[in-house]
Amino acid sequence: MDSEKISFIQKNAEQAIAEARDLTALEQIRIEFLGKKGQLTACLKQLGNLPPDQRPTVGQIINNTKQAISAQIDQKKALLEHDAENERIAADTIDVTLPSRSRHIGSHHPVTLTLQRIQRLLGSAGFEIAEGPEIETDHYNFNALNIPESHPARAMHDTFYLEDGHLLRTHTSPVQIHVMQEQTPPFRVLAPGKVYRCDSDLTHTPMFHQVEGFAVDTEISFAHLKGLIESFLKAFFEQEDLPIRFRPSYFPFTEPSAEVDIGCVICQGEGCRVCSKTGWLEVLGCGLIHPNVFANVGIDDEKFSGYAFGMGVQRLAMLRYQINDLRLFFENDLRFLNQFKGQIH
Ligand code: 2NL
Repeated sequence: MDSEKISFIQKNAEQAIAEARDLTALEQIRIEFLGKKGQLTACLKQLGNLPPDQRPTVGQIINNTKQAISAQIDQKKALLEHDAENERIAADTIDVTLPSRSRHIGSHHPVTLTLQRIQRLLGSAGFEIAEGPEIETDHYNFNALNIPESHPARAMHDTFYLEDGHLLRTHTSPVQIHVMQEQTPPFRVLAPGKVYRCDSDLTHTPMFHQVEGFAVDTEISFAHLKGLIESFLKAFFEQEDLPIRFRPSYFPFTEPSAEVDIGCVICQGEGCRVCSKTGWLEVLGCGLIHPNVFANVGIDDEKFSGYAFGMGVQRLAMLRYQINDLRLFFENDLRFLNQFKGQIH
């Protein structure tokens, strides 16, 4: 063991350090040359074999070499760490010019779109929106509306009764009774909302949406009702020459009463399955508010008169969007719902 051997070890170490490609390789080199079982440690252990007068000098050389190699390893280590950091940064780079991942954008339900459309059109005609509870009493849902005990709509099979004697409203008319009782005319009010009937088949669902409207003022006549309904339907179906007819009908809460038909929007009056070959579609019911209803809410029918109307939202939605099956409204099939993407009322 002499200085030549030590400088040979040093050269090997320097070469290995220069060739090290990563931190693991470098650590191997440190162990190989400087570790407990490393080459230079072995040299130190052999110092004892030398003549005593040479030991300090050679020992000094070995220590200097260890320090030199250690310094070189540290230097290389810093270099490799820097490279590794750069590689990480390069791999992490975000390309801000890439298009973003597509988001699932929802759509409004056709019942919502139709409800909003009705509210917008009648809202612009001066109607204000009123809401009320879905759980009601016999009085507000029936009695006040001149629906006698014996009326078929009262039968258990039509109305959901709760155990405590309350019921789920079968129409939104109770909202209007509340308004008429609590405020003083004139009124122009729209009552949209969910209603419930114990009925379920291809053309009926136990819950459905309805919009009712009413106006009370001095000197309201059937002509006002007719004018309003005609302009509303023409605007709703976007057809200025839409055929419209009023047929005499019966509701307990209006007198006279009428049902309103429009020319079939599917076959333009030719006759098809949707209009049962009649060329006409029934779209709403209406009439002048019955004197008994006014009496029940304490409005003087000598001074005031009023009209009222009601329509089914699902029905209007089916006609506007040509939806041929009621079940589509409740299944939430995305293939159906996605067709209304981007639609507004
Ligand atoms: C229909 C027919 C109608 C009314 C609703 C009403 C409400 C009050 C007083 C008088 Cl508080 N009338 N509502 C009047 C006529 C017809 O609905 O076919 N609905 C789906």
